[in-house]
Amino acid sequence: MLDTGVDGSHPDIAPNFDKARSRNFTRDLPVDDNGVTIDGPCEHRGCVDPADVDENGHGTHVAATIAAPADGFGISGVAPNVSIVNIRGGQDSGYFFLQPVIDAITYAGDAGIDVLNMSFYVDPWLFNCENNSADTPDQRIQQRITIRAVRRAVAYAHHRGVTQIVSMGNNHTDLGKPLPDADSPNFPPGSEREREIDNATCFSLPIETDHAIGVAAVGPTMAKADYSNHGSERVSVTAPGGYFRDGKGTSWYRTNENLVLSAYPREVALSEGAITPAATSPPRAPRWACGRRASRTGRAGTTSTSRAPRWPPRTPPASPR
Ligand SMILES: [Ca+2]
Ligand SMILES: [Ca+2]
Ligand SMILES: [Ca+2]
Repeated sequence: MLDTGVDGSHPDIAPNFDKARSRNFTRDLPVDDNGVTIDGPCEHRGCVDPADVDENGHGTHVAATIAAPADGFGISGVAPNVSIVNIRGGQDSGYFFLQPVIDAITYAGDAGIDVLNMSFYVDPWLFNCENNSADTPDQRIQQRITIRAVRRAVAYAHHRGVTQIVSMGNNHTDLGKPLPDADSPNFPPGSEREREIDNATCFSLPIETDHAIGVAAVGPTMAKADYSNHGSERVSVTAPGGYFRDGKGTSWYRTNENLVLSAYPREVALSEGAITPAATSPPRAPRWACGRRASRTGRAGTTSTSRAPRWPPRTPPASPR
């Protein structure tokens, strides 16, 4: 799992969790240079989270969707007998910055990881352009570096035998004919502006690399989830991704049954008020029920999450682990 971390203590993760090989390549960033909250107060010494925590929720959700054990408890993943290695490159806030992502992909190759799941895009550019006249010289350099670095890391892992599964993204766009990019740069927050992009020289990463197996999201009716990116340029397979608005005109339109429900870190659910300390199961679908966020932001879902969204600062965990 190259994601926001994995809660290795979760009972539907723990039996399959490989703590020895897990690593965290991120450091919590409490605020940006403008004082705007990013990850919020650091929960752990040195602002480095242990490699068995997930203070966002997305990584744990995806990990259990893939590999929760078929043990009569909770859920079963689609591959319940594999082991889960957390190679974290995503912040608590859901940003995936270039350096930790490169470190994690490279580590996957070095550590002999069989399958790498990447359900995000590298921030701050939804599309990295080689030389877009809409960008400043520094921004062009930053994007060219991103393209080169991600391609190189992905190729390195590929040549070491890592199968790389990558979400198509959640912008309802054809990756072979992309719409104008209105989401970049998304860091620091508020920097976004709309710019024209072209398919020949602009790339969403890591999906638009040579070795990515691209996954688009479908709902229970097998209709494409409205948020999912698409197009034969990049799609290899489709898979359930949660599609809250599937089944329009039926009684299950906009119901939780359309979502993908999975494991969720207890501390995150507590901090959001989704559960109370005495509760053992959430009374409502948590934030990372796949497809749920799509109803508000247009981008979420296990197989199609371009980026875990950012959240207001959370209170620290109720009790330290
Ligand atoms: Ca943290
Ligand atoms: Ca289970
Ligand atoms: Ca393309």
